[in-house]
Amino acid sequence: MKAAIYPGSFDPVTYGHLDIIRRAASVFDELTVSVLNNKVKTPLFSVEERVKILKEATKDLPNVKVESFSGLLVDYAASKDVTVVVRGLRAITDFEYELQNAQTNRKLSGDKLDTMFLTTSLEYAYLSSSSVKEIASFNGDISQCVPPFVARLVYEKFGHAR
Ligand code: COD
Repeated sequence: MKAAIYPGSFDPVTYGHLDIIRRAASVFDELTVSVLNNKVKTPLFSVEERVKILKEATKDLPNVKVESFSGLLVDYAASKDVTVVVRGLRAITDFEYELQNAQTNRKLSGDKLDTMFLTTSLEYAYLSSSSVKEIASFNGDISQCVPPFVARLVYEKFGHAR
């Protein structure tokens, strides 16, 4: 069985992430979407909220699991006996960051952990969790960016009733 991990912050999950999840789930037998429990950053949604949201958003994909992790990605992947990480690429700016992370993870894992990239679908190339939060904070329209139930939760966080 070929398994992979799709790690990220997902604060919040966007249609861009969901597109990568759907496509990776059609390539691998099992895909675990892994939400980083990062104590340093202050996210909009708690890690428990992000896991719950992702579970709801991927409930139609039977080979997708959602969980959280903390610490190094290489240690988490080794604990699950998984050797492939999936990441999404939007633009050249993503590439530099992703290349460095992929090479670091490969080195740290003793050449065991590989990263595979899926390029963004063009309609989602502009999307990022940060822009979703910024638009929503000004009560702007995020309906093209996230599923309706996620949009409601994001607006709620910013105190906007919709
Ligand atoms: N279209 C396609 N892909 C997209 C889109 C889009 N519109 N938006 C985002 N993505 C991709 C991103 O490129 C990324 O691949 C993935 O979706 C997740 O994105 P984010 O922003 O939610 O997640 P990140 O980048 O914050 O996640 C970073 C990690 C959690 C993976 C990283 O910090 C990590 O592994 N931390 C653990 C500590 C560790 O091991 N550090 C050493 C690594 S060098």
